[in-house]
Amino acid sequence: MQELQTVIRGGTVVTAADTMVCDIGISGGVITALGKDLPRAAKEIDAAGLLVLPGGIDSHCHIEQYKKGSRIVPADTFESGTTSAAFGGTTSVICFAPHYKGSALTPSVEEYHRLATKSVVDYSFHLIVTDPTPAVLAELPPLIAAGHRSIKVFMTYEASRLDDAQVIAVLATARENQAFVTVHAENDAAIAWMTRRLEAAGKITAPYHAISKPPLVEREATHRIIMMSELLDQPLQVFHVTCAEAVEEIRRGQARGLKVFAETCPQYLTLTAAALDKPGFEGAKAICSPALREQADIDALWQAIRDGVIGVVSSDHAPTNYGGSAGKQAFGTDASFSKVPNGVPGLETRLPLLFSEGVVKGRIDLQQFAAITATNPAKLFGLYPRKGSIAIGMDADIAIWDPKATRRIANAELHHAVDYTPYEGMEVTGWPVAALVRGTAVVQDGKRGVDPGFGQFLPRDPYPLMQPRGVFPTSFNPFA
Ligand code: DUC
Ligand code: ZN
Ligand code: ZN
Repeated sequence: MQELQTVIRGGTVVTAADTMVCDIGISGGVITALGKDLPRAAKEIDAAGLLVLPGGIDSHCHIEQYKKGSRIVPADTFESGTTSAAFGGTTSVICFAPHYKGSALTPSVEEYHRLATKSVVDYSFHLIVTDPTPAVLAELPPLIAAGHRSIKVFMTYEASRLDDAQVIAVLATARENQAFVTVHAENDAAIAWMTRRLEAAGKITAPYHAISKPPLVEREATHRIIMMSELLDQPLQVFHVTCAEAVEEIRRGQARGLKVFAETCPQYLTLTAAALDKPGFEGAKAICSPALREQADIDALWQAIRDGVIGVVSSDHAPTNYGGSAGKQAFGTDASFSKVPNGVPGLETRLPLLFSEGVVKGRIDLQQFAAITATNPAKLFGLYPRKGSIAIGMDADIAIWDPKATRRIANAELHHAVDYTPYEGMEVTGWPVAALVRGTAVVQDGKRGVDPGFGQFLPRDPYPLMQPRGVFPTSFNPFA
């Protein structure tokens, strides 16, 4: 047997398929042995009584994503964001290269490669396309070929929204160049109209954020993008599904064989719209889009996870401070909900919340937990079989968990640079005690074990789940 550099000894190893008590041998950053009583290695990690899981893959997080011309500035850098990811058991992130209307996309991608050189965990990028002019669409083939294998489109937000013709143009370009597509699906005009009416009536506090964008605007846009995906035979993932209505649309698309995938996030599984209804401006902490819903939606999301309709739970980490002049209060504490930047931080709390609310409360089992946090995102975004599970030949990306640790979430103990967490005071059971990326302990004994820059870019080649089916709704193949 090849000499082992590290052995994780005696843990309960969990994958999306199995649970087994065994040792994991690591050499050259890769898992090279699984078995009982492996020979001693230079570095020994005692995992007796602990769970050993695939390192989390967070396939939707906003890190250092600047909004051009805006006073809103993200609190996290790649260093702080990915450090907090690692402390929460996440070993790879897929974040975004933003795109600004009227600009080329390639310089932004280059800039994000520069910024991400401070990453602590491995990373990849979704390409945001907000302005699909012929020139911008022509930039996509070389960017995709360089390993940026997924594109994000928005159906809402003034600065980023595409109309249907533009969405179709992006879907077509993705199909022609073997890229996957992700989408923020909400009906923009309906939200804008509701917002104007609410504001005219003086209804501007945080709870009206949820009223301005009810489930039906998500359902409609989800239905519409699924129609476009079906028309072009282009696989896609609907980001941050929040409600029973959107789940129903996705379930129906999947039932007729479409490659329509879905993601939700811990905030939609643990918080309701009641979190918006707080004294003073506090409710702004829970403003995210799509909006928080009701308990019945939370129940529907867990059911969709159990059924496999929702296959991925990401954080949608949006690191906007609550205080100061560049965050939630940038337009003052009397500002309308529509002026408050969207999103909640969550890179570090994603896995503990899911473990506690999901596994410990019996809503999902350990295999489903490994699947939705690591294996499925790895497969859906082309990181598998390098990442996403624990098997010989894979990168030794591993999270070691104390499944019995109980902790009250406190922002002061998190490692992001954001000044709040929407989960303050929530008690959870289960917390990661170590995280290894390519066999190196990036977090162990409560400390970061690597310098910024340890993380590597993960270029992604074409992979099975992104391939079109070759089935069109008519006898005409528009790509022939
Ligand atoms: N909504 C988004 O679309 N992005 C970031 C966070 C959020 O709430
Ligand atoms: Zn979004
Ligand atoms: Zn997002």
